[in-house]
Amino acid sequence: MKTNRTFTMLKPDSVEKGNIGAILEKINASGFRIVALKLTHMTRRDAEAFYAIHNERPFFGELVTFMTRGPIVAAILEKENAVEDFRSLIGATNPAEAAEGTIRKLYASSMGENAVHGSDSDENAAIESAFHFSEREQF
Ligand code: 3AN
Repeated sequence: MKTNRTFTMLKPDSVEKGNIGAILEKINASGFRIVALKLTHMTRRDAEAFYAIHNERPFFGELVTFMTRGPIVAAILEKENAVEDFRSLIGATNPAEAAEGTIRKLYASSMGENAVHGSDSDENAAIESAFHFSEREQF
């Protein structure tokens, strides 16, 4: 995994609202190259494993239920300084606090249903990418 890559998921709320195209457009327009992409539906076991780091948090059950209620779009993105720049592009976890023009400001409705995931470190980007994509699916 190169350090100029990050991992994202367009969460079930984005897919349900028909926002896949608009969000991918914004990601591309912001200088990220899509190097892996798929529409997939996480099982409860998948979501519990993916978010294992949060399993003691009070919102864990809600998070797993939300992330498994419909399909998501998983993607790996490439750009210099990808992790940090993508976190800036998506905005704060709480959309009410997200900066103007960020993906969460534009498309998220609440702290739980916040449109997109973005890795918080190069290490987690590698782990999360490998969770969803084989080597053969990364370009
Ligand atoms: P971020 O996605 O901005 O890195 P984290 O890592 O703190 O935020 O939380 C992971 C996910 O857990 C968030 N994307 C959000 O969907 C959910 N989450 C975080 N805090 C809350 C909360 N207070 N209530 C409900 N869901 C939450």
